[in-house]
Amino acid sequence: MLGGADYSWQIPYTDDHHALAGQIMRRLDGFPGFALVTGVPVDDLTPEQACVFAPELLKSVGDPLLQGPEGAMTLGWLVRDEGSSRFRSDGTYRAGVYTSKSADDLDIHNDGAMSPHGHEVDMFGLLCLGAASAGGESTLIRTPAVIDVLRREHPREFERLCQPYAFERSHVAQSGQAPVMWAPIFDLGGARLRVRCNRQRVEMAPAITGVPLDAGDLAALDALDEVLGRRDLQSRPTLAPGDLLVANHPAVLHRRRAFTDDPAAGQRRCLVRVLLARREAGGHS
Ligand SMILES: O=C(O)CCC(=O)C(=O)O
Ligand SMILES: [Fe+2]
Repeated sequence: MLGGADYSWQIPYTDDHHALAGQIMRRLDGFPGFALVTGVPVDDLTPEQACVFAPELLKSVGDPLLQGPEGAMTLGWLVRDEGSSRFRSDGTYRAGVYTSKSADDLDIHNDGAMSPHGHEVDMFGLLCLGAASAGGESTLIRTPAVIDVLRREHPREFERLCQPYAFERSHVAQSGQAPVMWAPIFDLGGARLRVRCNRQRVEMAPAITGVPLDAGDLAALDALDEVLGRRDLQSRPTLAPGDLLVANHPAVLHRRRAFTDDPAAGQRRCLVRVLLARREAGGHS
């Protein structure tokens, strides 16, 4: 459990990135599955410079993966309100939108759920350059704890969650790649646990597949949501400038609350997101 007073996941920044990577990996591969590096020197960096600095820093942890639209892909992706919205005015989801470019509440998910651009994401980093004037709190939940509760309290629903669902993925598909993929939310069958959590994309898929979600599919998603909503399983840091959150992708799910900027007061929430693939043998370099 992650008590509010447990700060063992915090690591002060050092410019020895190799040593930092070792400390980060101990927390990512052990408890609690994530680390918060504090005091990263971001004050003198423009967002564009930070998009180069963050993957450079994190390449000692893993191999940074390209993100973004074809033709403008980048290793550091700016997460900030650029005027997008997840929703249409009638409350339905808008297709083709990068939710990371909105100020909306982002439901609990993991970033590699839809295998963006064909990548398998093993870890991710979020470097905070600016905080909102209100909101923007993060929620982190450890997947093993979620699986334990589901197995105990919702075994039938858990079994369904281990069977494939369709995920809409057109915003992370390159030309020639499928706009929808089928995969379990919890895949316990391989050498490594694979987790794909993104209810929005599951709810958007039937418009493409023509296969509606049935009562059993929805009951399993509702059971998952109920467990993900349990406060005692959550840790809720609010990222401040200079904070770098790094998390083990299958082991930790995350959410970001809606936020408001106040540009006149110089308060604009801005993060750099880096997705990482694990380097197999040979450790960190
Ligand atoms: O804004 C944040 O704190 C996280 C954003 C996020 O989860 C994402 O872009 O995938
Ligand atoms: Fe995310």
